[in-house]
Amino acid sequence: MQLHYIANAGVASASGRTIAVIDPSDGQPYDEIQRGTAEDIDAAVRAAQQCYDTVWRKLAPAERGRLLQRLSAKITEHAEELAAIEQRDCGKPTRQARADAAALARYFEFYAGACDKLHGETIPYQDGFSVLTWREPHGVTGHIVPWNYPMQIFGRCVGAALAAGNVCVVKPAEDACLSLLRVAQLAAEAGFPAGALNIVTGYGHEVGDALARHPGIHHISFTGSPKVGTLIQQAAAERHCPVTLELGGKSPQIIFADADLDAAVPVVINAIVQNAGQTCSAGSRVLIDSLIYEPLLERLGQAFEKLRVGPAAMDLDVGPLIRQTQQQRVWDFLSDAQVAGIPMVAQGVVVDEAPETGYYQAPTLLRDVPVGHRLAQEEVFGPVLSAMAFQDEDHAVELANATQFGLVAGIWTRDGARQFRMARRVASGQVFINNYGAGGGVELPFGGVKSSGHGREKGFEALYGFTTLKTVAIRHG
Ligand code: TXE
Repeated sequence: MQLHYIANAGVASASGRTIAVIDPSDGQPYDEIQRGTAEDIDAAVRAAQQCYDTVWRKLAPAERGRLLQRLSAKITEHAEELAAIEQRDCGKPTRQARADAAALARYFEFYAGACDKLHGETIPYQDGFSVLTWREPHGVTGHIVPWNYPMQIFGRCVGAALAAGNVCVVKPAEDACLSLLRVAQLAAEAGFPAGALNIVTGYGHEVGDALARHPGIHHISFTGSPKVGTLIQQAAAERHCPVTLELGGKSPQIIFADADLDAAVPVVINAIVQNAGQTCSAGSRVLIDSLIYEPLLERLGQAFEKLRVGPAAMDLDVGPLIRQTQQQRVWDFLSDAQVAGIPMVAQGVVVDEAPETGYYQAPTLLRDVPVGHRLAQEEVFGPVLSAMAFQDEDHAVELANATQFGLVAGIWTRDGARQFRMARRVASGQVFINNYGAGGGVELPFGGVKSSGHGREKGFEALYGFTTLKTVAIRHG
């Protein structure tokens, strides 16, 4: 049985209730987490504030950096263990789980080095004045983390928040908590003072809501659905608490006729099947130049048919979806496609070894998806790729921007001028030319426009969001 982790200790929930942990590969329970309450959140916020006031606030930035670096080293030391936890909890193929553990270590390494490099400015002003700015932490930051990449998303927001001088209260998703509870223990072993990093598990509408509303939380970062993002922003607005929201996307991969298709095809496929399509930046629409629409669809279709889906530990191309409701969500999209007469080009194969009780979905390629259909508008969060043809550059831009989202875009063309034109015209927070994701580097700022959210995580840029700027004007004499 798992406990909350508050002030460097395992703590049972005030509710005395637990939630079963389910293995998505076979749908069977194998552990329990605490079903937290508002009372538990309150205890965590108080522990965090006390740590901030008595220890954390007084640490030299370089000392903070050393703690983060020690945690990074601990994560690396325990990478196989963390990957195994994440694999079972989330249904991730082995190489994905390992990549997530490596990324987590890298986030803490990157932000460790940033602790003592976050500085303000001096501003030239009137005679007799000196004006300077200080970047100050918010204090206690709240983090609501989803289940698709618990370690990576924790790393990018909590790593940056701690580096900027905050202390953290984290609410992981009820479907995937185990790796983060372990990381909190590793942080204690690395020397983190009690209260710097606290984890409270439970349901979103209970503990997530309590966290977003708690007056002792001075900044909220949330990654999840647009629906809950709205609730978080509303809750935060009532007490004017700053928020960072990352709410997913319907990201286009745009392929012009002059593209290097040998390079593009595997990348386009990986961008939708990685993590079974449960990726905020998944390239879920492929917009194809009409000149190459038919031959490219044929190529993509042949590749889709070779994709194999099965239990996480088999380390195939695709693992299971996180839970039954997510599987049902994907089925609903696919049955809507059928009703609308959207043609299916190809599907991958669920292997015979996959238990009936697991949450499997074969990767599916659909073509001629109408721009107004929900398959072209809404996040499926499963391995479903919607193809559409475009006539020219203007049409490509029109289709790319014709959703409420704007997180990521991929553009494939050899024409240098077109690369820049397209990068300017596509509405998204990240644009990748002749690649997709650039290997996910932690250095690259990430976040959306429109309903994909606001604020930036990752890279040095994230540190600014986790600070507030104080202007100090001194009159001499
Ligand atoms: O998300 P939720 P769900 C999208 C994706 C997916 C859909 C639904 O399209 O199919 O959302 O997934 C917490 N107050 N993304 O239902 O509910 C919850 O406990 C405070 C995209 O799992 O938004 C979890 O920790 N918190 C996304 C987190 O919010 C609440 C990743 C996300 O859960 C809450 C996940 C409340 N009232 C889903 N209700 C991405 N951008 O990567 C829930 N939560």
